[in-house]
Amino acid sequence: MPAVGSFTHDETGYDRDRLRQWLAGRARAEGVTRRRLLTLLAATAAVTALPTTTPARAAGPSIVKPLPPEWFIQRGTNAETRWEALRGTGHRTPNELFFVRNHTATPVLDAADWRLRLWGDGLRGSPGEGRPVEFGYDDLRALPAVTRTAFVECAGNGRAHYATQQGETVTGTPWTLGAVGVARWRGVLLADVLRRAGLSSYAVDVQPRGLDAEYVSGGENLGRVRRPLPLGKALHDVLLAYEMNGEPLPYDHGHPVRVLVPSWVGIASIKWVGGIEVSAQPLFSPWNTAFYRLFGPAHPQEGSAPLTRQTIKSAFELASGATFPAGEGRVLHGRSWSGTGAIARVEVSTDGGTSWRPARLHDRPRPDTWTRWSLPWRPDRPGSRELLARATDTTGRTQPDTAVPNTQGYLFDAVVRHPVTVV
Ligand SMILES: Nc1nc2c(c(=O)[nH]1)N[C@H]1C(S)=C(S)[C@@H](COP(=O)(O)O)O[C@H]1N2
Ligand SMILES: [Mo]
Repeated sequence: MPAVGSFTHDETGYDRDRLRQWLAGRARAEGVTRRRLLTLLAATAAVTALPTTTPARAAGPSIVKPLPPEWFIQRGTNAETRWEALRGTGHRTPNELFFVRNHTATPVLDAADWRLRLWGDGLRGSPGEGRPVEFGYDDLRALPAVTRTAFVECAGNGRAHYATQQGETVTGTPWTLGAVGVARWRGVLLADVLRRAGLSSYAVDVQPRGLDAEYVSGGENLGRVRRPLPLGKALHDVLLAYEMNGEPLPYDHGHPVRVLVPSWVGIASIKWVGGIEVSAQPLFSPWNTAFYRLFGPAHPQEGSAPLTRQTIKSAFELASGATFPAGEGRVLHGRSWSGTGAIARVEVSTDGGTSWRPARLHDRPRPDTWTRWSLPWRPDRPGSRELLARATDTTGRTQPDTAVPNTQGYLFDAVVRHPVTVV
């Protein structure tokens, strides 16, 4: 079990202030390691006007928090949580272990300067021109607070298994199963903020956008990361979250405020939210047209409807290729979750899918979060094995043997074959 380090907020805050002084020519870089400075430079590139001659600008990590290799697999601008690092951590993912999916880089923002601007023809105001409304961090803090335990999971979580298990070629970050985490989020209901902003009865869509840098893909600038959300969902259970597991939202997870859309694909939960367009017409962005739809032979020409709920998955709290001594009794641990309902049951196979046994559930199954489970196992003789876990949710949805492929490798839901070695 990994020792989970203490929260780095204060240290990062200190470094950020140092960086600002340094950029303003008011401090020298001594006292801040070069590596730290590069991290911060990359992280602040979006919000700080740096001279283009600054050599550190192009390079450097896009994530602020430490990414020890025993906890994370680095994938470009992103970091995947290692499932073996979750063993013994409790129901929620510690903030330090939570995966990070960044289109560009974490901007280091100050809650004191932060503003949320709402605008659009879905707000009451003079006809045709919605009156913009602004909220500061303290305004949000003064509204009634709500808490909710929910996963954030990338739509592409499990994508690598389209290739490794099904021989399909798909595009995108080759996540295994670690692009998911569960946290207890605290914030305000988006519904409260929308009502206070003067929501009109004509509004149909809201579109939150991030304060991180504009996203350039294939030489095209797609603008700020943003994705429309239908009003029905926005008013139902969406949070503007400012706390994660009892701590101020960490920089990498959207500090000071992010959107949290329970049970939906991760892209809906816009980090570093700075603006929300409220519209009387349906809205479109690359994130609900070109991305986050299903394309391919099994899907309509123009793609499926924009993705909403996550699918169903299971994972073992084990490294790929973990070893087990023959003849010794062990307990296998894992977690299952679904975007469509609570987990009703989990079956595990230790013989490559020939026979299945019911796992013992350790949490009262609830929607929007995962359920931990375990199963005793005494491997008999040495050799390679595949461990399989198959969950069923309260709507009757069960993980299939094969996932229906799509070109961008979203919503992998098939039972994953987890290789282990008995020695
Ligand atoms: N502003 C902004 N919001 C964002 C993203 C981003 O790059 N920029 N990535 C999205 C995606 S694709 C996912 S899966 C989740 C990941 O949240 P996390 O990094 O807190 O785990 O954030 C979403 N919100
Ligand atoms: Mo994502």
